[in-house]
Amino acid sequence: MVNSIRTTCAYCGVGCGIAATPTGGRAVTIRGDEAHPANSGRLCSKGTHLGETMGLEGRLLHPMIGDKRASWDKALDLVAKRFRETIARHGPDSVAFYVSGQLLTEDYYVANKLMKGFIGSANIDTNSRLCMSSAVAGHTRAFGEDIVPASYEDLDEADLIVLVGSNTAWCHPVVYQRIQAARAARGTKLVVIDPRRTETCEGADLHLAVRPGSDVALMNGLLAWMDQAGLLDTDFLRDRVNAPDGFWDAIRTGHDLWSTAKACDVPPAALQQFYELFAATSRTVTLFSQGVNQSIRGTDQVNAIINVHLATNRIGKPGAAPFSITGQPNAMGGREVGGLASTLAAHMDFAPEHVARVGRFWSAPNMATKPGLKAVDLFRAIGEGRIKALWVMATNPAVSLPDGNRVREALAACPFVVVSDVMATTDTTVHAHVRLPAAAWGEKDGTVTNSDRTVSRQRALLPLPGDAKPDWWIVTQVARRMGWQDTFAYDRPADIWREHARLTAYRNDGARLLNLQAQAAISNEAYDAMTPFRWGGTPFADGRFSTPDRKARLVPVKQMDLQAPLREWPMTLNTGRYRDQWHTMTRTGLSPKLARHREEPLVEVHPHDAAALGIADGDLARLSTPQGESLFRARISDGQRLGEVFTPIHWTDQQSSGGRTGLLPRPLVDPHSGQPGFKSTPVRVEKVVTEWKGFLILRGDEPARVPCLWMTRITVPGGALYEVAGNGDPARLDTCLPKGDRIEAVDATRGTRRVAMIRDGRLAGVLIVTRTGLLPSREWLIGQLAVESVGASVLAARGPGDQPDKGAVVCVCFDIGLNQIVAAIRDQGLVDVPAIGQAIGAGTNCGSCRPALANLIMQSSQETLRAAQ
Ligand SMILES: Nc1nc2c(c(=O)[nH]1)N[C@H]1C(S)=C(S)[C@@H](COP(=O)(O)OP(=O)(O)OC[C@H]3O[C@@H](n4cnc5c(=O)[nH]c(N)nc54)[C@H](O)[C@@H]3O)O[C@H]1N2
Ligand SMILES: Nc1nc2c(c(=O)[nH]1)N[C@H]1C(S)=C(S)[C@@H](COP(=O)(O)OP(=O)(O)OC[C@H]3O[C@@H](n4cnc5c(=O)[nH]c(N)nc54)[C@H](O)[C@@H]3O)O[C@H]1N2
Ligand code: SF4
Ligand SMILES: [Mo]
Repeated sequence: MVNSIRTTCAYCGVGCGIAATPTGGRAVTIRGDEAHPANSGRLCSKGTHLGETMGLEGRLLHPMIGDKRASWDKALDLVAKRFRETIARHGPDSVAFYVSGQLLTEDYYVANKLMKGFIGSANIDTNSRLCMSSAVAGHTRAFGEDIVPASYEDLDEADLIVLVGSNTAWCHPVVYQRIQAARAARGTKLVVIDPRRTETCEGADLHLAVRPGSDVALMNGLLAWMDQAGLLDTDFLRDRVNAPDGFWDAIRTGHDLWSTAKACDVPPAALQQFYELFAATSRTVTLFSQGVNQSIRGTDQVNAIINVHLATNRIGKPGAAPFSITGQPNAMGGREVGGLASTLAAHMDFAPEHVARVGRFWSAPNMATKPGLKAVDLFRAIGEGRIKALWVMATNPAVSLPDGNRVREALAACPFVVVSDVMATTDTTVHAHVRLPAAAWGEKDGTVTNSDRTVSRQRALLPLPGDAKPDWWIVTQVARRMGWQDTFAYDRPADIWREHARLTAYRNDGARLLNLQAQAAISNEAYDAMTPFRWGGTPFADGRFSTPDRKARLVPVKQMDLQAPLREWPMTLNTGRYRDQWHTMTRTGLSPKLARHREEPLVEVHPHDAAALGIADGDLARLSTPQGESLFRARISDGQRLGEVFTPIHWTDQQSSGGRTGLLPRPLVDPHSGQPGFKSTPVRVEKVVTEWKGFLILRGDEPARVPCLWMTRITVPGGALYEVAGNGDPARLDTCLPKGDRIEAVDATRGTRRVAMIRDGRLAGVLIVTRTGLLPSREWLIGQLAVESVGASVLAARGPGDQPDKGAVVCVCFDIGLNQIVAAIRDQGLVDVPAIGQAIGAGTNCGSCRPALANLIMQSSQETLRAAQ
């Protein structure tokens, strides 16, 4: 590829390779890197549309002290001084860093070194605490080290893939495509275990819609089944695995098929089908993510899965592994450098010999000797005034931590808050005393490690804008100003990489599988030219684990009693992700295309619950928990279990007046890992009545404050679209309209008002609200933003129904909406996904929408069947 630069995707832990070509200005062409082992050229919808997010809208381009622009010198001096003073007065544990799996390994390494070796506290935790800390704890309990004993090739070679608590089709789409390819190539069976029927279930051989939080029962039942069928590997268990006393007695009691089916609330016949499939298939990969980890029993759930793999010896061989898939692009790299408050660098922990070893290696004056506060406790300590200076890097805790309103109160009360971010205004940066402009994806250089331990380079494609600097530079500058000039005197990421590699090998007598000795002396040129490589080989292939006696451990885990519904909060809230948005939307929110898949934050409700609550599709609904309340747009979905609702995690104050999921969950955590139980919160759902609804389209990217009950904003080509709803006189929304020549049309019988503002012949803004009428096509009006000269007819030309809306965009690559696909299936008699592709193109580029297309085909054939009956 001429002039293309090989790098790694900004988003998920699949870690797809990208071949990017800068084409002038901030423009970059994005293609999948065929040579990258994680994706062989494939990219999902988010990766494909990275080029749309490279602009400088909303970027933080200069250090800011309060609202004033400052020089780097001034800002860095202030940060160093305030941290030094706070430590001098209140001790090292009065300060904290809260960092992220979106930092590069080199950034992460220096932040961790500064806090744990030099400041002398382990109060550095990361958003990975919210993400896979239960997997870390589970691995460590079972294997003696945090090792993910799987690779993507295992998916190619498996005969059965079990997805537990993972919406792979949306969250790890390229892995999902790989699974589909294995199904096509070797008939691999697919089982999905998830309370919701997600698009991941499309085409699965079996979906078990389990009761939330019942995964231990499910896995213990499976272990009991395998035991009873005589299918355990007794030699392996005898030679390579330790089971504590009473382990097997506990498994052999109360885990029969019927009790298990009852505990999991699934039909016994379906459960039996799963168990039989598992029994018959030794090449099994059990891939799991947040449905397992994000629970107050997450670590036990992880070990329940690993127990089954150990007892059946489905580990350390091709196509057989428990596979905890990581979420963020460098979640795994963070684990390698010990970014969690409970770990030390290079897969070591706070055992005295580890502390001494790392201390010697770093020549550290103030080694932390005990674990620091984990994320939820850390923010509680901030709220209680025990932590007085906080530095947040590459994460948005005001949105992503549980009990978000308390988190905001804590941030507001903290005497000194520093935030390094790429965006000027986020729900977290609004609380910062100092904001530091970080280099963004496409500007920074370093390494990341993906879900299967493959290390890849991220490379700069564009020059640094404004005063932005890479995170490693910012951290080391502060460290130097705190008095540690020599130990933080790195000139480039490669210097840090070599030191990290040396530490992984330092006095590593084979006790730790993580050993990057071969990287310890690479040249700067070799670092620049680095091609992806996986460390650790096939872990545990020799049956030797990282425990002192080299044996793995079965961990006794018991299904906890599940809470009965509470009178005041009778339903259960499950939370998670949308296909085309990433976390708090600071990057994906910039892309007009990605915005169209789900334009608003929805609460998905089972039809029977909706009927009982008097909620119709499209109504507004209020969700309340003891922690707070927020509004969502209701979507009736029979993919939900009765009594359970689902909301997305993405929306923030920057995009909407409601839709804030993070303030709802309880700050309850798993006792081993400290990971919050995001997936299961008692909640009350109520219908909210509004007198009018409508939308507003504004040219430009300056966000407007819209004074009404419900407002959500998405980026569209040339401007923004706001969906609005509320009560009282909607005329107050006129304040949001820009200046210009005003045209207005009123239909008093339906209570419809249309106002357009025209400036220099171009549409500057349009507001349409109605009490009882229909709303015209947003699509057509958005298109008018691009028209050179619009006339007064802009309001009159298109009435309701003139232009059938294409519906929510399913295929973002070709901008094809739900209604268009349904029409094509119906009118052209399309029977499968390739036929849709041939007819209208949908699904033929990135492939992220193929599960949705399959679902539409299925629905249409069911309707045809019903019609024929
Ligand atoms: N599009 C997109 N992709 C992403 C991200 C993103 O923001 N957007 N974020 C990335 C990150 S950081 C992460 S961590 C991953 C997360 O990836 P996933 O874990 O796949 O995503 P989630 O939607 O959080 O949750 C997965 C599923 O767990 C199910 N679940 C809930 N409770 C239970 C339970 O008790 N048992 C079982 N078995 N299942 C349950 C939910 O219904 C949900 O469908 O995605 C990564 N990829
Ligand atoms: N209810 C509920 N809550 C959840 C979850 C859930 O399933 N349910 N999932 C949890 C999980 S798994 C995760 S991983 C978290 C994610 O939650 P967060 O980490 O809070 O989400 P992001 O939006 O990714 O935040 C990243 C921030 O870093 C900035 N940024 C991007 N690149 C850089 C960079 O290179 N340097 C710096 N300094 N800043 C940068 C972005 O602009 C953004 O503000 O959410 C957690 N919260
Ligand atoms: S699956 Fe999609 S989001 Fe994840 S790394 Fe690949 S292209 Fe990026
Ligand atoms: Mo995550």
